Amino acid sequence: APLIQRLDYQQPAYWIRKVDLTFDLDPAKTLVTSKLQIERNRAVPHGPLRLHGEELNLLRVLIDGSPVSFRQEGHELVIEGAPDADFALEIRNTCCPEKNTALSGLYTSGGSFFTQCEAEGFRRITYFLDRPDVMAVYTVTLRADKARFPILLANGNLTDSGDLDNGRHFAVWSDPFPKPSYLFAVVAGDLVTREQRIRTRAGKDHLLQVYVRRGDLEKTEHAMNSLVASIVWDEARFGLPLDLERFMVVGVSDFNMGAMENKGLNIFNTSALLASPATATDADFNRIESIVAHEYFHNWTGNRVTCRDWFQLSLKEGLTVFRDQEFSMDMAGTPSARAVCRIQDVRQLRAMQFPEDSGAMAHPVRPDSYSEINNFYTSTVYEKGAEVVRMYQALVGRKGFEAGMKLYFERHDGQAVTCDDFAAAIADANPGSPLSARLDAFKRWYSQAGTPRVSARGEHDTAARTYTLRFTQHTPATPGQAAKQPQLIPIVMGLLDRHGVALALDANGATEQVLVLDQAEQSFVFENINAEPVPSLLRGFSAPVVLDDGLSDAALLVLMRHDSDPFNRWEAGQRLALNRILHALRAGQPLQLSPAFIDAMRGVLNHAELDPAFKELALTLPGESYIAEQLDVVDPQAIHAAVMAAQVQLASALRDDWAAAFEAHQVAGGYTPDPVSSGRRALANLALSMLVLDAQSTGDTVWPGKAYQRFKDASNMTDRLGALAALVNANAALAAPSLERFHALFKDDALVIDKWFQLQARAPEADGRVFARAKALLKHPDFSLKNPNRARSLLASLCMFNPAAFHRADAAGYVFWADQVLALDAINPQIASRIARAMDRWAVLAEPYRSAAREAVARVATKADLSSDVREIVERALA
Ligand code: HT7
Ligand code: ZN
Repeated sequence: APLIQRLDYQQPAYWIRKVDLTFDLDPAKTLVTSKLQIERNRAVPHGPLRLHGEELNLLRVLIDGSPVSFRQEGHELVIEGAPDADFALEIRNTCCPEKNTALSGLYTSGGSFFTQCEAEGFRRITYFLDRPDVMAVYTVTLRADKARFPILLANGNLTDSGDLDNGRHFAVWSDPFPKPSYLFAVVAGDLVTREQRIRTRAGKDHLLQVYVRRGDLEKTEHAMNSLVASIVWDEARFGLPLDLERFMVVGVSDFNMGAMENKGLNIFNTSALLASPATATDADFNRIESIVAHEYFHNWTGNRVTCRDWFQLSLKEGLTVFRDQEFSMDMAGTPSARAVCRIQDVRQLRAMQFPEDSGAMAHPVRPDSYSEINNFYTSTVYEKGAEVVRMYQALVGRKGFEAGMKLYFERHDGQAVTCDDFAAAIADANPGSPLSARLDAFKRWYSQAGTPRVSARGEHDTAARTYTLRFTQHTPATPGQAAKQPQLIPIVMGLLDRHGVALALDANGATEQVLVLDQAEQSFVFENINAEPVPSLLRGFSAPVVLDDGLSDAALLVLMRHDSDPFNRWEAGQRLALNRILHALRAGQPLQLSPAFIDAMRGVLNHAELDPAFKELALTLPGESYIAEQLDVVDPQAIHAAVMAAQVQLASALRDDWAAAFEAHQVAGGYTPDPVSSGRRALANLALSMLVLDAQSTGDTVWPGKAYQRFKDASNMTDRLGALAALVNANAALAAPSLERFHALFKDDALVIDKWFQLQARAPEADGRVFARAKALLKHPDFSLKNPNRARSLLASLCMFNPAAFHRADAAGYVFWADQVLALDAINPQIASRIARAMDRWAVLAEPYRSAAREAVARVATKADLSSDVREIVERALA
């Protein structure tokens, strides 16, 4: 596939202003009739009309009612003789939804029809200028068998419906908002709906609907509540109202991602929509709230103002992730619960985006080239993009950011724009801010890949009573980008004395400041500092960088105990653990936790005031992939051994404290997924897993027995899965009967069975047992490569989230990976290429893993008919 370059962008030769689509829906052969009002774009030289089309069967092409000559060139339909004046183009084609296993375009799932058009799926429905800068008004007529497909939905408002001959019926939908084709959607099937009305501030009434399969309706209450909360929040925080009379959300079990923000007709993976206390964990409830909010927020950031081209994807995705993160924090409420959200977001960024930024697929937030756009729905575009938006807010303040957003919508509502347009709006609304002064340096966040390394060293001058902080910044080379320029980096910071008391940083007595770095080297001097302070830098993780502050363990202990910034309190604990683990790995010695570290952890666990949710995060050791990030040469087995050793020591040293914490954090009463009770459940589950792990070493049977009892008696999935995980992760004798029982209990609930596969594939490896089990699960009657959730629950869990089970000295993990990627590629290239990314970082592996991993990647690359999705991933890996 050709490489598409950002700088090659050109406006289209034609605009499509109006679209009138008719679907005669049939799973085997759907007939699509498309009538387009087209206008030549006089801003560019006259050329042929080139429409995209894939996997279609073309029946006829008419211009202004008369047949016209055309040719098909690859995936394009080329019409040379299009009129200079406005004209009507009519196209008829068929497609085959039931054979569409790629789940892009129009497909069937569970006997119903669904569409997925982002990024380039509309061209698999009909021929079109399938690019986001072509915005049109759509009218859609759906015709289908009434008994099999009683519900017929498309974007916008229902304007007509009725019965037809032969048991068929029809519905006509009109969407008044011009939109790009990627926001088009159709759903047809036998679905049921939960409805709610909502009145917005302007006094307008709106209908909210959640459509799901029969039997799932009672699992939609949380999604509906989340949708209502999102609507209220967007109006309150950004003044952005719901602009549609009717807002629909639909669940589907076969879906490539979490959800899709089609205008007025969001389509959701059931995993991101359905929840009941018995089947979904606290984490699921949180994820649903944030994805429902994310898709709803796209209605303004993405739909009302969209992307000019796909290189600008972070314009909508980074901004919308930022908005959903802010929403989740506001919903969480207390400062401590907000900090828990922030820590979870940063942990995710470090686990996924940092490795991406230092691997074969490293790319800027605004990529410069791609061959398959589906490969660029990445954590760099999404999560790092959200951090970039967060930095705007850090640099101009919350009010300044809101003013910038207001200006952005005033300027660009109804347009398809670029990241430059967004930057200009925020800067123009905040003249005199450090952002406006150095917008050039800030915008390097969009153009430079790689995670900047910031180093900070402090020097106290006793005589002058000054404290000088010297910073350097440097961004490592990434593929195609050897040299980097300094970026604008906001460092939120404070200073503490040795006893943990916050020091005044200026004459006004402020104890927190934002330092703005924009040079390779820079110093800041603080006056009236009597003694060597402990710096607390990068509070709240104010920039997505790796910070080396050179702090001693003693200084980290001060921060961990006293910092007013909860993020940095957590960070200090993580750093202490990381230092121990890295020291052991570098020295090739067995890991030994220090008494000081264990005491500090005991202090956290038994702390009278800290929230349980915070304690759980602080007592969880850094993840194996984050540890790997700190090393030049990665031995996944050694990392796993060190983390397991640390866990066993922490389990044993705090045995009595864990037991007390487990008992003290039981949640009485009915289940609610609120931050307080979910925090208590999280800490109780961590304590239980530590106690069962410890029991494995001591031979004790009491705690495994208690875990089994809890697993059997649990009244909610968080407790049940927590107890099951404690047994499985410790490889307790009761793990096997528990897994069997869990499967029998939930065999009819696909989302729960996904958890069953995932838990087994992610279990800590010991003696190859986990890998062997995962391989055997491929043959389980419930396993299928065709369902993305199921494929991910086994393949991604093993290959991407279980390094010690995957990276084996005998290379069996890599053979498994190559076989599964190739098998999946023939079914669903998007999912195959996601799994293919497990090998992004093969080059940093220690031998013998490195050579074997490379060989496996090369084997996949030699396959002749690979999809463009997988080909791009393996070729970048080998480059
Ligand atoms: N904007 C949506 C992206 C998406 C997607 C992209 C490629 C292939 C399938 C997809 N499904 C959804 C989701 C979002 O960010 O909200
Ligand atoms: Zn999104």
